Amino acid sequence: VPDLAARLRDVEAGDRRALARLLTELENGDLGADALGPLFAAGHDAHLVGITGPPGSGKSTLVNALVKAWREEGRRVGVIAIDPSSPLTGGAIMGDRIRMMDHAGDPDVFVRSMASRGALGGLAAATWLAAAALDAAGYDPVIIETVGAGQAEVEIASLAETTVVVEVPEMGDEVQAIKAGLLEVADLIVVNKSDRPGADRAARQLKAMLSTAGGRAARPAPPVVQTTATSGEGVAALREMIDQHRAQRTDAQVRERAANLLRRAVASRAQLRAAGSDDWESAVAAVADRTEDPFAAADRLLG
Ligand SMILES: Nc1nc2c(ncn2[C@@H]2O[C@H](COP(=O)(O)OP(=O)(O)O)[C@@H](O)[C@H]2O)c(=O)[nH]1
Ligand SMILES: [Mg+2]
Repeated sequence: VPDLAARLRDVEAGDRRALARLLTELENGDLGADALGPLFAAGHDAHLVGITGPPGSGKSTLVNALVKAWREEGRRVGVIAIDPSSPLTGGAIMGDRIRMMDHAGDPDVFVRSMASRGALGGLAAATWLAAAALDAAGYDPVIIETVGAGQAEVEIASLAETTVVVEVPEMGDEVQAIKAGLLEVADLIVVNKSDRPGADRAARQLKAMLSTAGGRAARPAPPVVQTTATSGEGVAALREMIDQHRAQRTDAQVRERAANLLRRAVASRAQLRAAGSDDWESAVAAVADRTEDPFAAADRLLG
């Protein structure tokens, strides 16, 4: 098992190769869930920003432009790009890398791709750990780009403090379907590709829908921002709104985020303890032949 304390010292000193190694170890589960406390203790409370939306909506191009905007503010930026494909097909990962190439060689930008490998929700299982590692390395904000498809949006919203949903002018009739999910997860909505016809109309349509959705929603309608990621138009304004969203966070939001982290840690600890138990195989057998229900078996393993 690699020495996390030594690895963290190198990471905090700005060693990019050590950070890359740490991310690989976290992804592969090499460090063991019982050794991860120091990773979070080393964090600096970086702003975690989720960027989600359908494939091809311009998320990676927008992230590239946002990184530029944050660099102009003197911020060091970490990016985790989640790819839904298997590690074998890897095509989109290459695409993401190319679209973020503007910042290759900038020591204050760190971009990492992760394959979700079909994990539930479209986030890689180790995404929250990778985000903690980039935080420990002093990157702030840490951006997580993920493909938005139902559950993935909910998942990223429970991890990120600011969730940006990227749509395109051509969403048309999908708008109604998008609406429910949007209201649930989006802190900001972007109509990207606003150089295309119909963009203003699409943005107006979205705003109108969100404002009439009211009542049922537990929070105010998210603002709608138009961008053209390829030219950078609207990106500085978006960057400012993202920063503002963090600056205006409430105690309740801080607690909600803490609860989400705690939930993940409890789940990961419980899983480790249960799966490491000598009784694991017998519990599996008991659940398989229905002599024990899964909750009773879980109680026994964790008790
Ligand atoms: N016209 C136009 N094309 C864009 C814009 N943003 C991204 N694209 C293009 O849309 C395609 C998909 O972009 P990408 O960033 O890979 O989308 P992702 O799958 O959401 O990450 C690429 O060919 C981009 O060049 C934009 O604002 N306007
Ligand atoms: Mg992408």
